[in-house]
Amino acid sequence: MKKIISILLLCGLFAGTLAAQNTRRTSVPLQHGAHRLGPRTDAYMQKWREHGLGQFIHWGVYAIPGGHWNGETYRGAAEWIRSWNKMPKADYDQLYKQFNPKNFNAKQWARQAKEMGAKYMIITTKHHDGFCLWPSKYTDYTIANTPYKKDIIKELVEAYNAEGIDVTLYFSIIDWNHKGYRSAAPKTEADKAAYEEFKQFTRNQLMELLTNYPTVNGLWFDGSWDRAWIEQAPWVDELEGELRAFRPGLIIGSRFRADDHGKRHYDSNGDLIGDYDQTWERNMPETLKELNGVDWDCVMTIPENQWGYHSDWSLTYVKQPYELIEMLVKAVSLNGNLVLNFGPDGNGNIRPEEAHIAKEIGTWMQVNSEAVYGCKNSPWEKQGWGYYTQKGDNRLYLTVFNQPLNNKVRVKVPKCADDKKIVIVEKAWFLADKKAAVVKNGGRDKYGNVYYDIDSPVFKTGSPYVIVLEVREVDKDKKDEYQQAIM
Ligand code: H76
Repeated sequence: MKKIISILLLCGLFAGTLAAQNTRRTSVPLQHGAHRLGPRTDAYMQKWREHGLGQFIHWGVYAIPGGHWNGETYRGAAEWIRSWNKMPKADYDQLYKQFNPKNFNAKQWARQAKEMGAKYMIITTKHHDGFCLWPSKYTDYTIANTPYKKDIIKELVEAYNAEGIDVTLYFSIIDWNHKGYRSAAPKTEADKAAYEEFKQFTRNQLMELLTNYPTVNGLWFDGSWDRAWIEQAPWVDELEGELRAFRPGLIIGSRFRADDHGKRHYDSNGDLIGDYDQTWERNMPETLKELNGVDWDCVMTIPENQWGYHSDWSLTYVKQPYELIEMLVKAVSLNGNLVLNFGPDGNGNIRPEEAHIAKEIGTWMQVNSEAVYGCKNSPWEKQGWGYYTQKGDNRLYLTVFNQPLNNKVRVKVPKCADDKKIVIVEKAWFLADKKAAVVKNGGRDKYGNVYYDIDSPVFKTGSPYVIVLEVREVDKDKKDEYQQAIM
């Protein structure tokens, strides 16, 4: 038995993720843990996996104060201003009466997202304050009762879908506006009854959203960390089943429900709950190993920690387009999607800083998106110049972020499982101008690994560029036939 296990582990190069997941299972009996081991294989999830880049939008009545109240500045995340002692909650709860975004143009937002290269968009239907951007019939605290009146979610879903962009709905479990909402687990009978009402309300709103917007194929849950919610795990599991039955292919991350023992994201056996790991908020994994084979997205702010509109970005570090492009390529190189957040203002304008970033990313994507869409992790050993992404078995993209001082991009060739075979570079070119790249035999490093050096002048100062390699596994003794192009 032991021998079999160690053979299995040795062959683990490709089966690595499965083996790791299986060996991690400690078989705690669970009724509400992961309902599936390993990634989904259906077409919806396959499409999601190929998106690479998404757009997040945080929009609500918090965009009106934009991080300020009564001449004072709130330094926390603007969408949380209601929780600030200096802002009276009663004042906040009246803001919707002024919500009238006269410059809002869903088509313009969608066009901008498309030009940036986003393949899916996540919109806050309701954030923690409970304000609904759609005319929910289960509460009065909605867009229908603002001067604007029109259904913003409908406008956005239609406009984005028309640009070929999938829409996922963000939904906060926390709802500061609902009288039955509780954060702590309800103890008294009265609290329990109130919370039951809140549960029904939550269920009704979710079914309403899926009914109203039939093209929506994803739900992005947030604010699900309350003890009250965690304790409802069996009920939430049932609700998840109802939502999935209602909308075939629906994609729900790990942030919706807990397991039987209150464990979130990963159940008591270490298995992922839901379709993808939703723990990467303003944070990214460093290696494939720590991901254990799961799908994931990274939701990222442009400032440090502002999701909703905050008028004063001078209080925070603001990421550069270059950094965001690096995060995007890095995410794809680790089999994830990067979802970049935008916080439009109270009039429906996308702020100039965000528009600028969208444009810069879009300009880069226009030339280089081939290295992003439909790409995944490459087993080639990461080098200091940047990231490998890969399409199929034979095509590698090298996105160079750190230009080597000698203008040579070094690639180390992985060893083949079959030692009569060798990996060769058949073709190499620069993605930007399609010009062939010169690949030189570098020799062997001190561990005996073969490497090549690719002559690589900088294309455009400050802009990451892509080298494409077509590689192939060939018999060692036929290597020369294939490698005429290599000096
Ligand atoms: C905390 C928190 C919330 N989760 C992020 C995705 C934002 O919505 C933020 O307000």
